[in-house]
Amino acid sequence: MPIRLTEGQLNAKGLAFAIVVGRFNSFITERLLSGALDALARHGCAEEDIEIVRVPGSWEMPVVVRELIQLEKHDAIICLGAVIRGDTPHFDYVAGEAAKGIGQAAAESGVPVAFGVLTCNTLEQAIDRAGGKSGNKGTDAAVTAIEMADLMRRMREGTS
Ligand code: INI
Repeated sequence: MPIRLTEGQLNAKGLAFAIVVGRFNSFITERLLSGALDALARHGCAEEDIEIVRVPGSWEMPVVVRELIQLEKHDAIICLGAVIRGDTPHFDYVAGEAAKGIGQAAAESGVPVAFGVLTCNTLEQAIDRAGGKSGNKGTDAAVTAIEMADLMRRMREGTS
């Protein structure tokens, strides 16, 4: 018997995406959003298949992701935020709850949710990852969301 391979393709045509973007550290998150929108367009996603939902900060993302999943309008969700360490333990609470809550929502629902939330020790690290020398993590999250949405569709339909 031949080995059966199932993997998603980077073709966003006909797929719908929600992008949840944090306003906190918007100087960074708007760059992540530009990268994500660019990736979706380059891979064939139509503008009418993209919904942007703005939230105050990364802490608010899990509840919004759960609501979007319940609406059943999107093939994948892309979370874009920037949590930057300060002088207090606040960073750990916000970053930890965002990661855990977003991950749980995806695992429990079966809807792919890409984690494009930067968790950085310095502003410089965030700049590097938002279109700087370390690439654009918003672009990367969108590309992952496209592949995962297509993979889930193939698995559901039994096509490889
Ligand atoms: N939210 C972020 O997205 N990034 C941060 O770095 C951040 N810091 O440092 O405080 C942050 N805080 C706000 C938080 O997400 C909530 O909006 C706020 O606590 C109200 O619930």
